Amino acid sequence: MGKVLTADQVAAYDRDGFVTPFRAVPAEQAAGWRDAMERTVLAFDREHPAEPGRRYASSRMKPYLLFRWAAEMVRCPAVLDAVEDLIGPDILVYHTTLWWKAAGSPNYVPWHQDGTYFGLAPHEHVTAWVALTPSTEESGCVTILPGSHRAGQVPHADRPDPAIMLSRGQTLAELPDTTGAVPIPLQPGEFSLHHTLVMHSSAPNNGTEDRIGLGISYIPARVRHTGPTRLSATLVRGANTHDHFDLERAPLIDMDDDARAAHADSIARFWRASELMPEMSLAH
Ligand SMILES: O=C(O)CCC(=O)C(=O)O
Repeated sequence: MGKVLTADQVAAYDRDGFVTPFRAVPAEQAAGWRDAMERTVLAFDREHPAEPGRRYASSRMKPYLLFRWAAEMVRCPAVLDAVEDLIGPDILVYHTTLWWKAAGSPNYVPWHQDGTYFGLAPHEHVTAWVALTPSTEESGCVTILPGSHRAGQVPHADRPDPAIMLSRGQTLAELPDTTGAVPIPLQPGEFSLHHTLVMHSSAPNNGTEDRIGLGISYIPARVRHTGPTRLSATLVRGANTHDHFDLERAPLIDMDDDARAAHADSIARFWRASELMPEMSLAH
């Protein structure tokens, strides 16, 4: 018997490659995370303006190493209970991306599989997408092609387009038939879970409110990085049974020197790893 998911929900995840929606925290707590997120991320970004095409330690990547609100989010007990039902009790955070799609923004995420860019084996990683604002069809919520994870890893290619939110515009080399695609709307404080190989995308934000969520990549401790670089990850539940990663520490103070150093080190390792693995060279 699982902690949160019913046997039917676990079977649906195995069959469809996703399961949704679940509640992580009450809407008021999500609003608090959102306020803290906007304050801290904007402050950090003022100091580190994005330079298109340059790989740097962006606050959109692994924000849980910089900011306490994100450190709390990746350790949210309700999310971990659900993840544990899918991958077992020894859980690490391998990566996270803050997906902030401004109101009216043409930005979108093309069809892709997360597994392509992470260099992990076996393919057991699960992404929890935790909503900080309403995420609706109008505002460009994540859309999933059910069962597409069963195709295994398929080839991806660069598609240079400044509106694409993935760093190099990476997308499936051959677009799938998306007839059966399912939008995954969420309210603040809710989350969905999707498999690392399930094909998914998101459309531009045609709404009047920003659409913001944190995509947290959880792996069981038995999963390893297949390249030669020693990467870091955060143990959030159970034990680091296989020692495949150096363990990261949570920030004690937002953006202090220790947090910045840990974040910069982790992102630098990730970029180094991506230079050495063809499929990761397109990493998001
Ligand atoms: O938030 C989005 O629009 C895309 C999310 C995504 O691709 C992911 O979480 O893997």
